[in-house]
Amino acid sequence: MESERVQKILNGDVLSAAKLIKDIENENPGISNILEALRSHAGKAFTVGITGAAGSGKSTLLGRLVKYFRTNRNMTVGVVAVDPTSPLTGGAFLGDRLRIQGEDVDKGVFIRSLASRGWKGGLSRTAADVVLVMDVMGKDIIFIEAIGSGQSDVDIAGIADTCIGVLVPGMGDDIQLMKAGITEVVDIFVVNKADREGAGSLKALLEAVIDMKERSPAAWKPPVVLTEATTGKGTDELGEAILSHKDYLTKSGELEKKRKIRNNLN
Ligand SMILES: Nc1nc2c(ncn2[C@@H]2O[C@H](COP(=O)(O)OP(=O)(O)OP(=O)(O)O)[C@@H](O)[C@H]2O)c(=O)[nH]1
Ligand SMILES: [Mg+2]
Repeated sequence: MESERVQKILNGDVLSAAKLIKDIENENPGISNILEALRSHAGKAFTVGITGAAGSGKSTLLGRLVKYFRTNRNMTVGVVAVDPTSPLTGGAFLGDRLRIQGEDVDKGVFIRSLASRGWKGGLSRTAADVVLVMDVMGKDIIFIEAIGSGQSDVDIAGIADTCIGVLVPGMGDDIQLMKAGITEVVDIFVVNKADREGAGSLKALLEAVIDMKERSPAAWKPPVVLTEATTGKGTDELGEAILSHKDYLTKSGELEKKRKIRNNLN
């Protein structure tokens, strides 16, 4: 019975995966054997965390990125939207939007939203298990959307190979930014809503903050990408930045290190 469930998920069966994810969300203790069995098949997917203030455009941006990786890169995609308050504005919303954007249900995309309210185990635990499910289903790249609130930034960094921080002009993000944390965990900065005033100066400020950090010439230096998620402007550049970071992680051996840390988290 258990091995049957495991096999179905390994075959990419959406219904079995959805059921297991529901059990993960409900913290059903009966599934620990299944997760254990799946773990030995994990580690093929590349994972990308997207954090930023509420309303900064994370979901809209994700819609664009999903299309980029499906269409331009022919990769299969998983999306985990972590919504601390309303389960309605997460993945379901994003799924609708993707469909509105002109595609019928695409079998290469698997989207789940998680309501994090009440989790005992916390974001990292639950999201990591859901990412595991999508990984063994065979998704090439998995995105995790979460509102950036200090703690969850750090949580996301524990799960994601690449961490994207989304900022927008005129939201006081520049002040937030000065608080140490963010530049430590973010690999790629996005200034979204670049159609608004102040995008250029926020980008310049970010670049100055990034330059303040001492790093060896071989180390990764976070790029700052301007995007307009509503029109799609900047999506290709962001997609390419993600793939450059993936390349960097692979060649430097850091990807392997991150994987070890993630496995310990599990
Ligand atoms: N002007 C402008 N509006 C944008 C842009 N990107 C997103 N928006 C709008 O910003 C609002 C919030 O977008 P979402 O994608 O839902 O933002 P989010 O960060 O996912 O929000 P939460 O999940 O609630 O934290 C929507 O009305 C979008 O249409 C942009 O580039 N320019
Ligand atoms: Mg959202």
